[in-house]
Amino acid sequence: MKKETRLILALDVTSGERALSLAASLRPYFDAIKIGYPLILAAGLGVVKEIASIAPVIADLKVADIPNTNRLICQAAFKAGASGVIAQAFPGKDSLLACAESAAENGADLYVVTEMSHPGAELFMAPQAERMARLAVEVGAAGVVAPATRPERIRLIRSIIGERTIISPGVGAQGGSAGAALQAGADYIIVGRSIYGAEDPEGAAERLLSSI
Ligand code: OMP
Repeated sequence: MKKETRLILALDVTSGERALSLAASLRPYFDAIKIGYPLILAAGLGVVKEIASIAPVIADLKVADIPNTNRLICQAAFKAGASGVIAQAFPGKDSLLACAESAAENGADLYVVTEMSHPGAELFMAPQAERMARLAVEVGAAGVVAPATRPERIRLIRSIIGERTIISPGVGAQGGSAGAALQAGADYIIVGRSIYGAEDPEGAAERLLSSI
């Protein structure tokens, strides 16, 4: 994805038709579109290719299985047209490596979750976030996912991963600030409900863009 607006749209709607219409009208405001289980399960895997004809697609499948299953999931996502995939680090190095290899074979990007943005992540993920970030570096991931709800954690994760890309969810509906996340070291902001759920999604995107 080309770094222009520094915004990634999380398109968690459950109608393929609505997803395509939002993707087309919001395209100018976003560098990529992230789609995951809510849309893919509702509309089918074919929606990846349809959205990919509008913008680069990151398949947010939070891949978290044994290496062979991870490889199969990633291959399916890339074959469907995704140019990036999101995986969990906690299943370990071999599992993550399978995702990294699949991404490399397909000229695609792997993003590794470090610490999630919701309050519950403090229980298991936050205490391990630094190790997960180091693992992302070890397997050669393109980047990591780090929480806009805790900008100080973005700063810490940035100090571990160097130049790799940080994509950061949690602004708007989850209470985080896009400006604070970018200032802390995020490369891209991931935003969903506060855009696609707004009465005027284009207006909301325009306002977010001018705020950063
Ligand atoms: P909104 O809260 O509606 O802006 O959407 C945020 C998007 O980012 C959703 O698609 C979440 O599944 C995703 N997300 C998080 O909210 N927190 C995380 O820690 C990680 C992700 C993600 O991997 O994208």
